[in-house]
Amino acid sequence: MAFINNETLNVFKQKANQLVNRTFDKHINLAVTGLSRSGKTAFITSFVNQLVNENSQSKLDFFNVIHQGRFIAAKRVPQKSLHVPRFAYEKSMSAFTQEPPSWPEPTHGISELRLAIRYQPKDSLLKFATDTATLYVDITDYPGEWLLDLPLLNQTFEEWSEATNLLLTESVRHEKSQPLIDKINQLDPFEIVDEEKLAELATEYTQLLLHFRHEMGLSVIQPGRFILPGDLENAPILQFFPYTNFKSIDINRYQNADDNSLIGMLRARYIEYKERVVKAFYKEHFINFDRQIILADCLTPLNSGPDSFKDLQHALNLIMESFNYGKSGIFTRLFSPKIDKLLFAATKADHVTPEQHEHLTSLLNQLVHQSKHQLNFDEIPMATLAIASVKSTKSGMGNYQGTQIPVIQGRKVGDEQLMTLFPGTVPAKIPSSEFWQNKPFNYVSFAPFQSVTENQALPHLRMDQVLEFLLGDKIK
Ligand SMILES: Nc1nc2c(ncn2[C@@H]2O[C@H](COP(=O)(O)OP(=O)(O)OP(=O)(O)O)[C@@H](O)[C@H]2O)c(=O)[nH]1
Ligand SMILES: [Mg+2]
Repeated sequence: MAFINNETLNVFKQKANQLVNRTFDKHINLAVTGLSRSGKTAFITSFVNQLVNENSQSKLDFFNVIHQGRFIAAKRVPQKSLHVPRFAYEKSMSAFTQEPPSWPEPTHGISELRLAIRYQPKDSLLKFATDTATLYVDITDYPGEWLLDLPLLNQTFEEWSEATNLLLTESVRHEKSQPLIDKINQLDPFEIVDEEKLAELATEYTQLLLHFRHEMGLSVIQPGRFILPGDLENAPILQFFPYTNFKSIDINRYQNADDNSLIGMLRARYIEYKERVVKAFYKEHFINFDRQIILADCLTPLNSGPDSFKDLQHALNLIMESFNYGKSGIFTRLFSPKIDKLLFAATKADHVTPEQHEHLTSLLNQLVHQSKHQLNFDEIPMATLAIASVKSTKSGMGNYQGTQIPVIQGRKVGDEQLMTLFPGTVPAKIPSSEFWQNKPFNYVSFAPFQSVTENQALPHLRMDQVLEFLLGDKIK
């Protein structure tokens, strides 16, 4: 009979452990998106911060692995893709740790971060073989504007130009767009192109898009890369614009137009943009995502008014098309993505009093559901939550004309003064025209409430429910 001494047994156990560990380590690609300023940077920072500081006051009761005492630790580890910029976690955290704390700077383009989460598996068989397992989470932050480009893949330059012309001449965009449309319409589309003139008009079109987004709070921005060019800034591939006078040109002549003519060059760049920018994003990145969270700031458009809100609705419809890959022609043709869970989060919920959160969730749900009707969704489980990645207000009751009403208190961005207010009621459904008549909502942008140290967990609302939905089933 073979004799196994303790040392051999230990080596054997170690080897078995390594083997099983290797087998049971799991991996997930989690994508985070939302239109600009929707709260992506704050969200990822808080997501990571909650996990790496799990033992210091983080409140994650709804995250089962923690609730069941199986969570061991989480840490940041070097990211997988070396060609994608790193998500600047330290820089973002330093905004929250300074005195007084502030919000992180806006970011541009795509970035990545990898987290390793060690935990004790629940499964007894697995537990017998190994004490711990690791879940690697690759988190990608990318602009939601990039998803607004998907419909371009199904449109010719002519179709896109006509659709854009229609959008630009609609009431809300009309006034600002008219001067550029006038300039475009004066051009001879078949003359040999003056590249400098073309670049000038493309810049003007980009300025217009930036104005729509940042000054008017509109959401439908196409092409999405124009306002978030990343490393393509000033590249000719981003120098084109919709031709707004198709109705007055001979279509045969257009079809035969040379690439050196103005219209030919616009068309050639549009086609190149679809190939090298839009398709490339879907093929290089989107195809690898396992799970997606879409952040939506519904409160700013509610505050800005009906046009802005309607535009958010339209943008969400366009964004949803990227998840309609079951039967969609574009996707069957190009590739098959594998996203198996989709979470919609209404961000900045700490801007409203707690009893309004339910309304906020159901409002976002309606926005999403509306487009779900129009699309053929495969069975992707979806959920909707109202969250605050970094809770920046306190809630309580206040006295208003002798009655107790719910209020929030926070520090207004830009001045250090504390404000207490009832910001208004969030409609539980897509608001009707009456809703807009009495300026229903008073949105105040709040600064982070109090600074934390690097090793402290940030205050939040429902980040634990986010974690459970996105990771819970992978960490059993
Ligand atoms: N009160 C509150 N405000 C938030 C929260 N998250 C984000 N904000 C506000 O929203 C702004 C934008 O947040 P970011 O996280 O930078 O948004 P982003 O989507 O990364 O923005 P870009 O990088 O510019 O696309 C912040 O500067 C804050 O003013 C939150 O949880 N609570
Ligand atoms: Mg950002």
